[in-house]
Amino acid sequence: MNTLKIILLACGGILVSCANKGSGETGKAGNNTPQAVHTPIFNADSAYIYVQNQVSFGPRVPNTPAHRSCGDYLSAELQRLGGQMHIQEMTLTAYNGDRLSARNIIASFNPSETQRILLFAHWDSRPCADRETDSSRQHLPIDGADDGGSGAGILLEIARQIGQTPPSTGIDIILFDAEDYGSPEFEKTNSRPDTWCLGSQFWSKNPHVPNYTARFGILLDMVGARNATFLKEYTSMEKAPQIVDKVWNAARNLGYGRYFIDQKGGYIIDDHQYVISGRRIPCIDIINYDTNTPSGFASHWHTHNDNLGVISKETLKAVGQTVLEVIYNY
Ligand code: AHN
Ligand code: ZN
Repeated sequence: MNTLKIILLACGGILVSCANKGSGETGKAGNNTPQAVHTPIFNADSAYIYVQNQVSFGPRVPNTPAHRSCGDYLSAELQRLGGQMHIQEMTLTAYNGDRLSARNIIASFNPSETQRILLFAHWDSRPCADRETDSSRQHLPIDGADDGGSGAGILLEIARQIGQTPPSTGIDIILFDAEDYGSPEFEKTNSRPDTWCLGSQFWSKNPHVPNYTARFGILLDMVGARNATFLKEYTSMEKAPQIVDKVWNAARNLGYGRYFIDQKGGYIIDDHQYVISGRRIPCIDIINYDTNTPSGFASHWHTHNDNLGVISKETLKAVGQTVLEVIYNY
């Protein structure tokens, strides 16, 4: 066989594969071939503005005007983007007995579809900076640009894309409240795991739709910092290993393997635990680990350095595009 023939055969193969792809993906008007929906492009500038807008209200601590105004903003924006809204108002009891007025903000897209994917994050920010070294500043609330702002910001941009280009499955976005009101480290007596994730604990017992379920869920927590590294969180691996694989493979294929590391991470108390145990939905937590710090989280975690200065559009893009890829190819 001569070289020319090999080249011609190779070209033929390429032409055939292109033709097949074309006819399979673009059904002509009038036939019933389902249209394959291409994954939209996640806009990191838009996601960044969503983070910035949340931070601009001030710390989103339950029972404060900033928290109320930011909650109003998030629900109005999700509604504007085409979500069917369910606002779940709750009075929750904090670690110290305080009563917290809180809201879970829920946006459903394509609500009549029975096959659903759940995306969630918390939108409140921590009332104290208990990892701050300067003890005089430990009692002040934090901006929570990364811890709170980033997950909600990415989900708002995902909502904007879903509104423009509906995927084939239904999507529910839940912004949980009062995740970060857990007992502070300076209150030695009240350290209990169930003082965290108060909004998701409430929703898991009282879902917005009776018997609510979804194929799977993805939690975004601390997903905006420069050079973030996402390890495979312990409960996610125990309860939803196939979803971990799907997400980490999508990230690697998109070129985001330096953020989504193929390595096991520790066990983290977070909103996904309650969604898994209460609603039996397999869920994963995409969360930034830093194996070089004593806490296991980034150095800005629960300090006043968790402000807009740590947020990177590149990280927002890596997470947002990866999640879009998973939901549009499910
Ligand atoms: C603890 O491990 C105590 N908390 C992790 C959950 C969390 C706090 N996420 C954001 N802030
Ligand atoms: Zn936190």
